[in-house]
Amino acid sequence: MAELEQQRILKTAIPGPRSLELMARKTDAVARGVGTTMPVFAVAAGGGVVVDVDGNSLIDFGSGIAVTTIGNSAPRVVAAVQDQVERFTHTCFMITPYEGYVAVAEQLNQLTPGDHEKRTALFNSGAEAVENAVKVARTYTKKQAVVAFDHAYHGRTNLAMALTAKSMPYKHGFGPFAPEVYRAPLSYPYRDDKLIDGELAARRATNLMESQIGPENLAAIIIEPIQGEGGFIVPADGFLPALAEWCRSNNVVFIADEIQTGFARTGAMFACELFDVVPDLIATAKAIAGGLPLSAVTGRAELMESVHVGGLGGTYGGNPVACAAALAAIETIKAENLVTRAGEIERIMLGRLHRMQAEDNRIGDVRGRGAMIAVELVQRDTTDPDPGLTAAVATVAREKGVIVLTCGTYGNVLRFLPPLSISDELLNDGLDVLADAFSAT
Ligand code: PLZ
Repeated sequence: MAELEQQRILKTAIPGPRSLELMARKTDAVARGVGTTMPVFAVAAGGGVVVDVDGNSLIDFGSGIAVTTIGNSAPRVVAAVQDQVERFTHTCFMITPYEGYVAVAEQLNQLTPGDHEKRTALFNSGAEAVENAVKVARTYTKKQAVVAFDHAYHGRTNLAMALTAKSMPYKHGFGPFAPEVYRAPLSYPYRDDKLIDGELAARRATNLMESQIGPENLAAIIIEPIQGEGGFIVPADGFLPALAEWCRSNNVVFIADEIQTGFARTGAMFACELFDVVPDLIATAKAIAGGLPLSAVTGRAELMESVHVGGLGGTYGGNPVACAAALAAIETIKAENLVTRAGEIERIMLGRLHRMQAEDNRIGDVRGRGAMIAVELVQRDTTDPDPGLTAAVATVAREKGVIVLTCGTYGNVLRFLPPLSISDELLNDGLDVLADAFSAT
């Protein structure tokens, strides 16, 4: 396909007439529970743009929620997928295996933090990886309780939903939830008492675990090293290492959910590296396969091997087309130095957002790492969340042709997840639109 012009181009109002027609069909055909952030229908995407059915070219600050980190339809992924699709599309790895799955496992064992011996199992979605990581931790420790944190997001299946913190829209009305799930306080530097440093915040959490659960009952803690849906919350220094140390001393499995943070997104291959933490198990998905559905659990060999033969799997887990895409995506990250590119994007975005903050005290906090950056919006001269302002700024930016997402427990965080293939020009144009949106609201 011809290269897409790397420019923001508005040919109609957003949404345009064709998107409106398709939205009407969507409303009549698709369950309304499946929401829409931006009501334009895509026909092509690549580099840093998404092109819609009306010919508008939109700046992509979402990457399909941190999935197309290497760019949409990245050339190596397209070639690898085409080649694999022509050879075979499925055999089921549990029936007759194929090399691609093994090669992805080898790559993940090598690339994830820690030089201990590892094993990997592949699945389809992030939620499925989370569920399986917990299964492994329970089998290995012969314990049941699991701790997740305030503001956590781990998915929409029953156990993953129980681990997720926010009720509306993820849990509301969907109980009963999986038992033996407990919640501990996070380190949230912007909202914590300033006296609470990372280690104290960790002690606040481990005290709760000791008194309310007891380490002899606790199989695992699961944590996003930088929280995604919960608000792009970067914990204070020392928080994650202290938690990991407590887990080590108490035979509790430390599970890192790197589903949103993984694969170069944060300026490291995995965000745990930024905090010098080596997890026992790591759940990955999203950017792993350049847009194809794939997820993984990678971890210490003795943990992963504790599960009986046949205890892990699924019809599609590690589908050969998704595995071919994953190998090509990983190769792209390495060949194009995308870890370094994420660091460059961080510098551009943080610089400009800090300048916007200096002029507008409704921008309470600017934070993030790599190409995972956010602003938390508050009522003027307070730290009270302002979800209305957040929605209004996002709407203006979208009408001007920038795909921006919101997040946060209080709905007051604008988050930016551009593909690492975005040009500096597009990035800056998107930030100009954002600055204008703040002035206009
Ligand atoms: N863990 C850290 O970010 C998915 C959810 C979007 P699945 N985040 C996007 C939505 O509203 O459904 C996510 C995540 C973290 C787990 C998951 C779940 O991954 O592939 O969506 O199941």
